Amino acid sequence: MAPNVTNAVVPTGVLDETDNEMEVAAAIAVDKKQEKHEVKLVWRNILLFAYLHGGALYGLYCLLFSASIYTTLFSILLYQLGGLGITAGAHRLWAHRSYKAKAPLRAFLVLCNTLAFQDAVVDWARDHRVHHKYSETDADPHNAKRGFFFSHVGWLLCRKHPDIKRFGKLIDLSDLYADPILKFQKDFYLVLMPIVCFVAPTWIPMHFWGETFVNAFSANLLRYTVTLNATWLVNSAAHMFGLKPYDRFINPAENLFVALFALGEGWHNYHHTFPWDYKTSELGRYRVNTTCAFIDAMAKIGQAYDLKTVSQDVVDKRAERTGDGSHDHHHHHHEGAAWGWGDADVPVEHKKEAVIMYQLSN
Ligand code: ST9
Ligand code: ZN
Ligand code: ZN
Repeated sequence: MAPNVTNAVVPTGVLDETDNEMEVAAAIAVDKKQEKHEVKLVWRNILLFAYLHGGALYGLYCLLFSASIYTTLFSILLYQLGGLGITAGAHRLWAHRSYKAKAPLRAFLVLCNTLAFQDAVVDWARDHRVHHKYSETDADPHNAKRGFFFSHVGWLLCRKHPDIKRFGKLIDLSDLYADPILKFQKDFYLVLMPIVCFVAPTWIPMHFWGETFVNAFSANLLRYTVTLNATWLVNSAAHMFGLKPYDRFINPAENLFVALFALGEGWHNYHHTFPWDYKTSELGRYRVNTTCAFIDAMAKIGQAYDLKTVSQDVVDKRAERTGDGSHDHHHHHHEGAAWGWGDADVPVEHKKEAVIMYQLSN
């Protein structure tokens, strides 16, 4: 008997295509009265992130006023590579298993992932699976109901809520622990990460085009900080601002601004509705989604395979049933409106014209 059940934590989202509403309905009741959660700040993290953001501002100053143009270009390249290590690697490949990758691609992605320093993939993916399954509850590591700051970075500045650990244990992670490349990354993380994320990115500009230490080091701090904030925006902004064409009952939304910075990870209403789709959006590479273009290219050369997606019919029906009405049925059948740049208010008949123009020009 549990007379004190006040705040039951139940699965509030789906994790893969085998999850269904029945399971969500099977509530797991927890007596929350026994542990009143108190926020315990982690001062080490607060100081490190403060230093990092200060260093990043100085890096911006260096890039603008004293660094070589090659250092700027190199920083942009590393931002893209580290970003792919998160989006194509930790997120779409490992956390969601939305496609499969051959060993060379997995090795490349784990290297890129280490460059992004967001902790070992196994730990990242564990938190992320809990985030999907228990979205916006205390068991969600970056519960967006606790506000913009908490879901953006605050969650990394304090101890985890006990529900995260308790409910995280219910999630199957055996596939992650069975992957030898991920085990290697986890086992040697404290050696690999400093070399890949800090030493090499500082040394390369100094060695190859004579950059100063201070410029190279600070530019790299900026590169790392921008990648972090782009990632965090998916948890904060994309859980708050934007349309909900697929499921109006959840917080994650379609956010172009976030998609631009996060290599295509801003289409978050779609992603939380169909998390197993490797595109993490309906339109894939045709609408601000560098990561999808990358996975498609890898599939072309045989490095990525078994790409999972969702049929147009299922998407349309779901949008009809639970969407907020903003789903554009005329949009996705052609690539003319591919980039979606502000053509939302173009009348349908003009869009048809755009399709014809597009076909002619190809
Ligand atoms: C960073 C991560 O920034 C960012 C991730 C964002 C995710 C975004 C997702 C959005 C979608 C994808 C978009 C990508 C876009 C990319 C764009 C790129 C251009 N289940 O954690 P601990 C247990 S990292 C089950 O220490 P504390 C477990 O037993 C930045 N169990 O908890 C564990 O032990 P072990 C750099 C769990 O002490 C034990 O608890 N890194 C779970 O409360 C202790 O775990 C940092 O700054 C679970 N989910 O500390 C470090 N979790 O691990 C930040 C825990 O041995 N982190 N357990 O099994 C920390 O310092 C600490 O984790 C803490 C909490 C202070 C935050
Ligand atoms: Zn999310
Ligand atoms: Zn996800």
